[in-house]
Amino acid sequence: MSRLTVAQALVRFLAVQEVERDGERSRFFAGCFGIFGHGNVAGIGQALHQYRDVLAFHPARNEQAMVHIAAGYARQRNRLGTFACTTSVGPGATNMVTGAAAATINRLPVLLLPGDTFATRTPHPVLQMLEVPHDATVSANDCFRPVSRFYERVERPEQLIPAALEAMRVLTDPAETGAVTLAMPEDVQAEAFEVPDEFLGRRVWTVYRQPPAPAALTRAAELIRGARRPLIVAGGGVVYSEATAALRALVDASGIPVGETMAGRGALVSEHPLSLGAIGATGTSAANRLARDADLVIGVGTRWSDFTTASKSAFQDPGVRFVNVNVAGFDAGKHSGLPVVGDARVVLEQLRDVLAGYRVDRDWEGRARAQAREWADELARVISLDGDPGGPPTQAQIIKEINDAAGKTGILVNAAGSAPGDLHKLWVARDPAGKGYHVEYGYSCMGYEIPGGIGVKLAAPEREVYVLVGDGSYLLMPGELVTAVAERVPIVIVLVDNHGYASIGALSRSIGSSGFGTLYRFADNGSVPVDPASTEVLPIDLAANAESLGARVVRAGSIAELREGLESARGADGPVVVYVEADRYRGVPGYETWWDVPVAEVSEEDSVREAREVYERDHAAQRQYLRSVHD
Ligand SMILES: Cc1ncc(C[n+]2csc(CCOP(=O)(O)OP(=O)(O)O)c2C)c(N)n1
Ligand SMILES: [Mg+2]
Repeated sequence: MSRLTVAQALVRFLAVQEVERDGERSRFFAGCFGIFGHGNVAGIGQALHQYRDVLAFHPARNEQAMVHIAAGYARQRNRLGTFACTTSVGPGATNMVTGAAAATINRLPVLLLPGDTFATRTPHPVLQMLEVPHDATVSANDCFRPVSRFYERVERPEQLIPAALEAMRVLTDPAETGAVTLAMPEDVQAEAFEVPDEFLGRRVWTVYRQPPAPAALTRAAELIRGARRPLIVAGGGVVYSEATAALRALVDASGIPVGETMAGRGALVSEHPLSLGAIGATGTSAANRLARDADLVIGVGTRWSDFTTASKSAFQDPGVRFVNVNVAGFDAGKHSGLPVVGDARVVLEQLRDVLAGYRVDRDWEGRARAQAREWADELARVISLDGDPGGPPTQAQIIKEINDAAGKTGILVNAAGSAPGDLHKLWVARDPAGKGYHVEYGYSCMGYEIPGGIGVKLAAPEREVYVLVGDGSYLLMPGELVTAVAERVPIVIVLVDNHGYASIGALSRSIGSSGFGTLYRFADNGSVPVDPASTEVLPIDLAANAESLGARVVRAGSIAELREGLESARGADGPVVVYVEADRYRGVPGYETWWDVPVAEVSEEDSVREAREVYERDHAAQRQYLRSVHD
């Protein structure tokens, strides 16, 4: 027994948690990010200081961002590691809610330790406290409940022990993982209790590879053998489970083509002749054409988001059925699919065994190969198109340069704006482990890019990390540049300035509202007349902004200068920002797909009425996917 405060016991506990998969063991918490204030400076802050040699502390600049750092790290580590995040009471705590939602939606482990008000209630109401007159047990931290996979408020010292153990179980369970929140009342943090030695000793959490139910595997094989036009949709689960080689082996043996979700992009290298690339609303012509006609869709490690299914319009065969290979029963049950609940790698290996001797219909395979080649030609065309003469380059050209600079081992990080859709289609995936493409598109959270990139680099210091961030995302959360400077994290940030929201501008035009509210322009407040046709941009210098935060900045005025800038960033000892303007309107087209964004049913505007007509026509393609896998 040791007499320790709750915070001291927690820090000692976190420092000795280990995770193991396939016999490989490593530390689960790489350290703790935090911002101190009342509610954590004394309890947890004191403990982190006292035990700084066993659990490294890193100051962050924004609480939301530090959760993104933890999530980026966790994703790069295939969920086998993360950071803890500590905050003060009130605004510091609730600032983490968005980060928690992003982590949970992306199924990434992060441990959140928001400070909380007094368990004794004696000095209440305290600074920054949310008072709920009818319920004294509620605090601002209750906001974490819906966005956490496990939530507990530690109101007595002894409660730390079951809370911490349960937190670890959830964080290391691939089917349950996401944000875990232990709300820590500030008085309890500082309270001492007798802590059993076993609690403070090294503890290993083994991630077992769950095999599928034998009957489910048999039925899956039957469905595949009976299908004429099967298609695999590879999701993030393939990458997290380190199943990319197993996927490739199954594809080589069976000839079944593969489309990829955002999180699964790169699960099969782009040069593979059966790689159709991105699927769904941001998909390629190849994947979307094959999807339209597939009669059996084998989803592996996918949540089936609306971007993947093109809002349930991607799969049009009237008899289409789904096989859902997923470690989480929740996802495996979607689309009336056959739930094959298990680890992606184990299931893919077993499927290859039970399908020995099977080869997909020759015509279907031939079509897939021809479509993949046709897409490669279209890709080459799109990335070679110039912007307006004398104007800035296109985003497609910028992406190609980053892709070339990244090569086989560089990692691309992105999250929101027009880039995710362009990247999903255009990125040439070269890393056989599928770790070169990191686009957070579960929450598509503006501001994720820079902190997410820091997390990735901390997890993979030997690899080059390229963060592509739009001007809108940058303005939402530039502050973590300072963290990258302070921690000497050498990431390359390509800041693409198109003076506003190109993505939402295009979406707004498509629903008849002419880009309303999506350009950075002077407001017409009556004092200075504003010409609505003016193309004048606001006098903001984002490159100077990045410089002022301590980053090295390269201003690239052309594609050639961008290439030089990326080259010059190699080997830097801190973050380098390569600033480049991009053509706002020359976007990458969509390929035979749709996304359900409901348009006003009545309007005085012709443009909206026309858009509504188009919407109703497209909407007719939406399906419910109700066919049973047992008929
Ligand atoms: C936190 C957050 N707020 C709002 C949105 C909605 N949204 C998606 S993209 C976007 C604009 C992004 O602008 P920018 O980073 O400049 O990229 P661009 O669209 O210009 O490529 C907005 C407002 C979001 N995804 N996340
Ligand atoms: Mg922009």
